[in-house]
Amino acid sequence: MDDAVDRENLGWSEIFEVPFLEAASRVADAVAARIVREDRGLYRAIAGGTSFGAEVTGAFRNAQAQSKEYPAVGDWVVATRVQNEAKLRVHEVLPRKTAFTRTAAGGTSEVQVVAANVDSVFIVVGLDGDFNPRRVERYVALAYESGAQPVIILSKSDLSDALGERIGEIEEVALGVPVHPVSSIQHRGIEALTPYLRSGQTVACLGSSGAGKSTLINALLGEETMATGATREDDSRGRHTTTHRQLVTLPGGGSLIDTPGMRELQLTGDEESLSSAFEDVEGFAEDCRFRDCTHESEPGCAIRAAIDRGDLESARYRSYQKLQRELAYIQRRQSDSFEHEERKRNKSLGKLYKRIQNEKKNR
Ligand SMILES: Nc1nc2c(ncn2[C@@H]2O[C@H](COP(=O)(O)OP(=O)(O)OP(=O)(O)O)[C@@H](O)[C@H]2O)c(=O)[nH]1
Ligand SMILES: [Mg+2]
Ligand SMILES: [Zn+2]
Repeated sequence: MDDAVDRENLGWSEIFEVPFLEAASRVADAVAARIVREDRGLYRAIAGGTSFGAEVTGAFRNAQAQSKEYPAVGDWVVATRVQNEAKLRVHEVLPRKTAFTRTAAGGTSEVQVVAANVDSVFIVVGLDGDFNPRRVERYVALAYESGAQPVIILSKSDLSDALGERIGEIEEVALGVPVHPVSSIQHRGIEALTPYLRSGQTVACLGSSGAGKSTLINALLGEETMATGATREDDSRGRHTTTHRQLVTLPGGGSLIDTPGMRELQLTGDEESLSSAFEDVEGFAEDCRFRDCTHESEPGCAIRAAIDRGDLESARYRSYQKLQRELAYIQRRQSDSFEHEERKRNKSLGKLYKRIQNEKKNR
């Protein structure tokens, strides 16, 4: 297989071409590589079909302050080979077409990139004690924020005797998002996921510890590549078996990113994505008599009317309010307007990418 075909299977697309050529004019003997593993600042990357250890250059380290500017799993980077060693030096990260980010734990506004350049996000939810529609709601909002397509995977379907009900509950909080029940252990429902994993496509698996992300990836790979671990008997919580992010490629060409279960999940400050995740709530709000209705006690409030009629679940409305407060708080912290500009730039690149994809499809 030639290098170009290899690269496309691994998710390379036209949108990286120009930024790469630009960078290559500054860096002698530059190669494009994709980051496939990250473990506390140590990387693995694939270039030309070969896997290398990788680290950022000293210049990179000196110039970059924020963690989200460092390479993340799924990133395409501009690298050079270290002579006589199976090692790469990473000079630059190419602009991301999508990025699933979260605000790092610990009260800072530091944004972490969990997975970059993903086409779809598998939100993995176990049909055991892990099942929680409110958490799914939050993941969906974050997925929209990333620019990737959210897909909900209800794992451990073999453990549920009310599958239809559970699917209904999820569909209510994730309007229009595809929901797929699977049993990775009994190998059921797995084939329905292959369309997301066509050659060149990248899927990131996210969800809480013990949800079954690694087991699902093994089922899709057809081999036990990822370590998996039993959940606690009493509350179905996992033991944080996966400790680093890693991208693996399927024989058919798609890529899958495994991630450690997340304890904390915060929005990173994008209003639009919250609106996409709560179209129903915002739809009702449009009918409030007052534009600036707080939905507390104003007359003619369509939100309260919808709740009274039973058209809007009050728990869903409360979680919308909670996410909005969080968003307002985060936006206040993000005084750094540069960050904002960069997000916008990444977004418009993402849109351009989608347009190219659509044009390709329609050809
Ligand atoms: N019954 C059943 N158990 C499953 C299924 N998928 C996963 N499990 C079990 O759930 C437990 C946790 O699975 P993992 O794949 O390790 O979970 P994870 O999401 O990768 O967890 P972390 O790596 O800790 O984030 C293991 O004991 C799996 O065997 C399934 O489809 N059915
Ligand atoms: Mg795991
Ligand atoms: Zn109102």
